Amino acid sequence: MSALATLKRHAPVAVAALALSVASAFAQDKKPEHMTEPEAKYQAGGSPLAGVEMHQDLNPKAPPMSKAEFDKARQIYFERCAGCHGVLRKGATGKPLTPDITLPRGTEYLKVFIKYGSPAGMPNWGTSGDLNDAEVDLMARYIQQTPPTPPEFGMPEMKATWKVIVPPEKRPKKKMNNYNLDNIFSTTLRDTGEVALIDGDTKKIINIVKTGYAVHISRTSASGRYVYVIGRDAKINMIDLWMEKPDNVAEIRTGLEARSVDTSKFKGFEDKLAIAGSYWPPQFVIMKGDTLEPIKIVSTRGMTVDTQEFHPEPRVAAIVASHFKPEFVVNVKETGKILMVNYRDLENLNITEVPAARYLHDGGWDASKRYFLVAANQSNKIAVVDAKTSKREAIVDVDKIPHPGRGANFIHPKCGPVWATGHLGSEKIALIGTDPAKHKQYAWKVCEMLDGQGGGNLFIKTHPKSQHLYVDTPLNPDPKVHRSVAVFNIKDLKAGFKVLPIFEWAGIKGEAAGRIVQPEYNKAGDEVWFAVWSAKNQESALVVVDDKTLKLKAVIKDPRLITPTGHFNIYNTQHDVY
Ligand code: DHE
Repeated sequence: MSALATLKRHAPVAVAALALSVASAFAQDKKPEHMTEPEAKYQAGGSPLAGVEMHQDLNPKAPPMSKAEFDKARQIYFERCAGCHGVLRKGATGKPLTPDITLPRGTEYLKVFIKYGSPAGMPNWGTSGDLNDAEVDLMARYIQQTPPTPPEFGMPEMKATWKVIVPPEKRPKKKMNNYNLDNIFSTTLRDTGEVALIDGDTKKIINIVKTGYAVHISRTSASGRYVYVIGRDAKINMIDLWMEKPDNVAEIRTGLEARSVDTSKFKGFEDKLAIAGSYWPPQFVIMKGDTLEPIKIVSTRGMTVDTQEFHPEPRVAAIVASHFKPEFVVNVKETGKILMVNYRDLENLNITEVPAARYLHDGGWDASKRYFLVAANQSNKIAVVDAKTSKREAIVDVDKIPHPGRGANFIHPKCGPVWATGHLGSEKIALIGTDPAKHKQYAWKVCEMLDGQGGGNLFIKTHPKSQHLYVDTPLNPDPKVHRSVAVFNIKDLKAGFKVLPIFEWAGIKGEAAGRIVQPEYNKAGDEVWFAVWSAKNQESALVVVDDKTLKLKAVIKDPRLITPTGHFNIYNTQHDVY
């Protein structure tokens, strides 16, 4: 029995202390300096790369592993670890785990680290029960092997997956249904790989449309006719809302793993182009807006914004379409750069590289739609880019791990127009001044910091016609907090927040996680929808709140509404209203 194993049997406290010292010894002096448990678990969401065959490179210095062991460990790595440590294990929001670092530590040392976690945010995979001792041992050996590389995904691979289900000339020439298209909601059904199109007026499901694996977001074309949905497996589905029963008209895979999609919105280019960013391979692709035919692929591999070191897998995070120029704003996570991609001439593509900060994640426009604000979440900063000049406007320090979704815009009594973000790592809600013309002294500064219910916030929302600001907390460990939302009166922020018991209102029977996710307004701005997100085998629901009275208005339940998370109102998404 090894010395460490003997110690573990006889002195658990000493082992815990050793685990801590191993963890801190193992920690590199690179970012991130600290990550909360919910953040670590959130980022450790499964990667579709788990199912991709990869070459096992035998390194004589690494502990031996059979092919079956290697494949099992690789699968666990992509399901649980790659989100933080990177596909190539070179480090992302988590530390690098390359053999030059792991081999000198050795198997026993790494086992302690994996089993007990670290104060820097590494989850305690063993003691939490997620991995058993044999799996911990397997993973300790796996991370000493040469990291396998998933395949690239260029034009031939994309073309091979590209399908035009209904060609543009066979599509309806006018709207063939009686739905109020502006008020349809596209709701992510995360674990079934589908979206539910729901009529916002009648609250009835119009269609359940098959999409990619663990579908992530929906975006609307400039005209409002098409919905583009992207799955974590980088599959894009294009839905035509003019059909009698809206359904898929085209699809493509643009990589092996992805999160973002958008379409051209500048005058003269409406509905002409679509763009998707990938996590793997690290790249974005511009496609024809009506068929998804891929036209131009651009790699994002390159140097980091601060230390100017090469990063082999800078993932593409949020993408938005500028209203000021024919440009897409492409946010690259690991390099911390914002790429202003001008699509006027795709042949001679012009990209302006705007320096921001690591690690860019999600963001949205200010109310004028001139400034795009994006969270550099592990730097605790919000970067601001000016879509008119295509230059960096500011970098604003906020609290721990900002996570705005697209943020929320309203008029603050003192600072004028502000954009708000909540935080994953704290209960703070930062209100940032966004009007350098008329409220210069408050522009790009935190005008006020509100206290919400707690950390674990993901999305925040208001509407130009509303006087409320809703803040969810689905990743807060306390069920009382993750099953409810906080709502502020923006005319009386000092009064603090009220708590709406959304889960209770849903009337769900039986065991259910019931995390409340993503406030989303209807077109009129007088009701707000929330997803009650439970596990695949539990009941979920959508709860609709009357925005004026803050009372329950409707509960939408259906056996087909499995794991609803994000939901996107067509009009508000089309016009970037938030
Ligand atoms: Fe998301 C947006 C990435 C986990 C629900 N998510 C985004 C965006 C990115 C991203 C880059 C911005 C897209 C854009 O605007 O173009 N999300 C990631 C991850 O990497 C992460 C942390 C882990 C993972 O493995 O995917 C992750 N996201 C989640 C979830 O667990 C959520 C809560 C539930 C789910 O459906 O998986 C979730 N993400 C969302 C939603 C949006 C989103 C609802 C859109 C917000 C908006 O208002 O636009």
